[in-house]
Amino acid sequence: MTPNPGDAQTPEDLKERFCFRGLTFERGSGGLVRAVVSTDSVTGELYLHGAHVTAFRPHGHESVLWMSAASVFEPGKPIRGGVPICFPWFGPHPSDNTLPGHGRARLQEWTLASVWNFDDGGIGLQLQTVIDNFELSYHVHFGRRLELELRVSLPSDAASPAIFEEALHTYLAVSDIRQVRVAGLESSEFIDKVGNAASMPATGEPIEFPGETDRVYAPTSSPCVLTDPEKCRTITVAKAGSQSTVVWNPWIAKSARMPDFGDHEWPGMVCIETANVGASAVTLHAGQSHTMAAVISVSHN
Ligand code: TA6
Repeated sequence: MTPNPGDAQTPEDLKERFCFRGLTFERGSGGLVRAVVSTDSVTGELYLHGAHVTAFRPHGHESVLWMSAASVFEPGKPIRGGVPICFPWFGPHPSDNTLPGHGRARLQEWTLASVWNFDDGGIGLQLQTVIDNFELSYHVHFGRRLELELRVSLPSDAASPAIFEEALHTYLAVSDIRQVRVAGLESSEFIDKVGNAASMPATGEPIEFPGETDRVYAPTSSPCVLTDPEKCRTITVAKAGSQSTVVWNPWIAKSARMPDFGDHEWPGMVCIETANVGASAVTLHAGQSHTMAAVISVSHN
């Protein structure tokens, strides 16, 4: 049964509608409603606010996603960490600076439409929302891997084509950004947003982090492999339907300027974002859909 967007999504209502072993609903930080997954194979969390995954930990591993201790949890404001959904634009709005950075998808409550069990002991959630003239459906599979799939559709009665940018802005937990490397983008050129957004040639090397890093790699459909020697683990971010990958660490000065990012938290995270931004933005004609997927997995070294 697909609930009407106007249906109340209280923990009590959701428990009644979606009764699955290993899944419950509660009011989390800021009183926002979240789904909590806890099975033999995985634990995870997702807030209906922004359809925001805030935790993913497969059995036998430490938390894979990073969350800021300074994050706010308020309607109309983004959660800092986990996997924010950036849509229908990335970064500042191109022409109206009164509009929220990274679009509206992460600022509004999504509707939980369906839930299902997986053989791997995981749980799948499907959420939906409407933004402008776009219909969005987001599948989240908490299992041995975290599988995310964002499907964007333009209704068949749309009067004209529509263009959007999108990103699954994944924050990964690391031991120390100064010790990790990211492989997979060696042959991709990138825009260096720390510089003056200059277009840079491929480096031929894995990415290391000696300072603030904010790069948009495109075009690239490559998976990224994060190696963390101190945590003795490797995190892989594979993807489909995505031609951009954004890699970001704010370092000292930028994190100090963000009130929802602790001043001393920057060494513990890196963003590897599955995206279609800039020249990779997506155009849909009436009746068309586009799907972007990210699969995040972790292994011991
Ligand atoms: O994805 C990197 C980035 O575009 C950075 O430039 C930085 O602004 C980051 O996103 C976080 O943006 P936010 O609006 O969540 O503070």
